[in-house]
Amino acid sequence: MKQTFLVALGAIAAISLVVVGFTYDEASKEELRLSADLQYRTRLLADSLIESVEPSFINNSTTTLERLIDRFTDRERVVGLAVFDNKAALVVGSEGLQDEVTRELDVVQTALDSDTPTGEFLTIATSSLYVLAQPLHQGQTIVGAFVAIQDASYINAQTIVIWRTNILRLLVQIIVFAAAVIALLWFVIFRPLRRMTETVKTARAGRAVSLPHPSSPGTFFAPLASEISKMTTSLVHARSAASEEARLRLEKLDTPWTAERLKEFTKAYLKDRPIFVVSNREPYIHTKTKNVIRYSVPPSGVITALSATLEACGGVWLAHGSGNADKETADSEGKLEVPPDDPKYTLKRIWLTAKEIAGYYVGFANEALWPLSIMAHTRPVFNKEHWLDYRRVNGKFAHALLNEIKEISQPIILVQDYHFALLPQMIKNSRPDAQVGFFWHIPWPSAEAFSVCPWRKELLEGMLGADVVGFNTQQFCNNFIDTVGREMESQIDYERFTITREGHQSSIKAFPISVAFSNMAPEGEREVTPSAIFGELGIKTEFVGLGVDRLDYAKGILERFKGIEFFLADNPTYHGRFTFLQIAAPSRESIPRYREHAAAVIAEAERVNKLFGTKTWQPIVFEHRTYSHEELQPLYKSADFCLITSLHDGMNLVAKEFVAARSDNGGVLILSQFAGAARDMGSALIINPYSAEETANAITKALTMPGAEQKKRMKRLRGSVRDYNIYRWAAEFIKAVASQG
Ligand code: ADQ
Repeated sequence: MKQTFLVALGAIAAISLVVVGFTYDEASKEELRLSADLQYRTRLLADSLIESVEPSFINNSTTTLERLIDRFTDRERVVGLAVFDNKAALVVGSEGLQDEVTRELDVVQTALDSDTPTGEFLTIATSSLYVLAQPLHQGQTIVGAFVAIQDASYINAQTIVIWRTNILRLLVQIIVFAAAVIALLWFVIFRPLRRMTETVKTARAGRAVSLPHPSSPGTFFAPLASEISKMTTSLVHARSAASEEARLRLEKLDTPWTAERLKEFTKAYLKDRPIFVVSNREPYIHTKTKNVIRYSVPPSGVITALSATLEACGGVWLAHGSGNADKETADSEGKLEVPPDDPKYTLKRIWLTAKEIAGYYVGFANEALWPLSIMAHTRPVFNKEHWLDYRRVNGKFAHALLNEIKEISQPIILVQDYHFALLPQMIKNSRPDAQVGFFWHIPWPSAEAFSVCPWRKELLEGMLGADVVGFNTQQFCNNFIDTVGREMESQIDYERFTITREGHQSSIKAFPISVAFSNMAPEGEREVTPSAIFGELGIKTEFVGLGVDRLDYAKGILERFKGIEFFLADNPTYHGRFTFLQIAAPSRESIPRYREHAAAVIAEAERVNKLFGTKTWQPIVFEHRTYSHEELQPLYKSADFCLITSLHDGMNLVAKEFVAARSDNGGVLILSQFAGAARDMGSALIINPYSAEETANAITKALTMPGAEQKKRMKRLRGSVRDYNIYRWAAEFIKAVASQG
């Protein structure tokens, strides 16, 4: 639309310039014509009167002069007539001829001096006048002057009329022209372009398209439309071929899972029943800075995994709308289609008050449940008010979700993480036909550790409302079953891993979460050179180690830096030749424990840098910001090793992202034994992050590992991530949920 206005504006400016030019010309000519006409008529009047005035003036017959002047003063535009003596002093003048007029008449003196009739246009007071002074003679001698004064204001009035009429015409032209330009651009350019864009978008999203005939004649864009139509046809064919292939592969479970295969699987398995996902964090956050709205993808394992799932099978994702431009970018129900550049599913944002965020999210979820589940020696804080807010917000999400599913029978609902432990039961109570899966992304602690929670029974009851309760590892499932056995009356089947309570059965299963392997290392992508990638960050060393984390105390970044310190102390030959690049995304900054931790990490990096650094080399480069997945890719591909030192982690997707990015089978993964990922990634160098010596030794081993061994280990790691990627995780979880009840 902006372009339409610009085009119309340009054309209007051009037309206006032409009209103004012509009007100026017309008005000037008219002014000239009317002035000449007035001068001519005044001269005629003066000539006709002078024959009578001259004898009366010579005879000193003032009364005759006055009579004569009065008789002619009434004429149409005559303002006044006057007779002056040869010293330019007024002898007789029309009644009402103001003094200021007669005083201003220099023209009389000029006529007397030059002995020729002299005329002049004057503006006296506010009146526009034409004054003609004609000398009076007695014989050869100049005895005085006769003056005729005419009103000239109609000349101005006439030019104003010309301007007004033309400007009015111009306005009408502008309106008609602008409407015509806008309509033309709309019908000839924008509408066909929009249709073409829609067709391509629809085809790209894999929905049915009605394709224009490639040779539909006559339109402005016919040649382009024809090409697009052919391309879209090819895309539709390619897509249906891929879909057919994926459908055939459904039966062969040993082939890798892809987005297409998951899509076909959910279509066949759920028979078009939609999927609803609930999580606290939203997949796209819109923020406004200086009137510019941008979106970002938050750094979160849940988002990484679930985005890939919903992009493949579509559905509705309910999450807290936390961006300052979230309301502006959603409709009145808080909904929008995402990903913003290539919509594939619906995001429904839920609005929370500042008090709800403080109690439910900061307080109960992150100051109580997170440290309760993660064994990293931070004490959980239990506060009644926070608990009540947590319950209230779970109720708010339940209400919104129940509203979304009211028309749908047997909806599939996938509730994510420790923010919504009460939600499964709330949904089941109102909608027993809904099939509910609940996935706890972080570790589940031992029964003893969990027993300190004052609201443990309510939390367990809430979770057991789900048909399937999923964890990242079997160990967490076992801990959960032990906890339920200790805390409440229920029937536990240790063979089938089910818990039955009040007639409802929940299956407790491990689904090791993963990444979209195929998206991480697209074939035929541009090769990256490590020196160029790291050079942009000022890193020039031969060896580079990489850490990528949310800035969370559970990720063991302080312990990691200690390990680096030990490595550098033991290996002076690496001074100036090795850099550790830590990418740390700000996380949960409203919580004091996180702010303290961030400050401690920064201080620790500075301490190590001071200890070993030189003018030209810093051993730790600390990037305190969120990188996009596209920015992380070349770093993963170029690092000599990736170091993961989680003190306790449900899975750790960074480990899998690093492996998935290494299509060259190079690089070494150093992985904490306390990350869920360590279960399936035995070919990594497994360490205890609490031991700085172990970490230092692993770094030495990684930097000196022969290429052949690197390849052998990386191939095995890649095989496991390729085989158990996010699409398989989603398919297995969805299948487990949909087959219950
Ligand atoms: P997280 O604790 O968020 O996830 P993780 O699994 O490592 O941890 O996932 C982090 C995600 O955020 C990754 O996709 C990573 O690329 C991204 N990320 C991290 N740091 C980043 C940075 N600086 N810039 C940009 N992106 C960054 C929780 C559990 C995990 C579990 C996941 C999934 O704590 O144990 O693996 O859920 O279940």
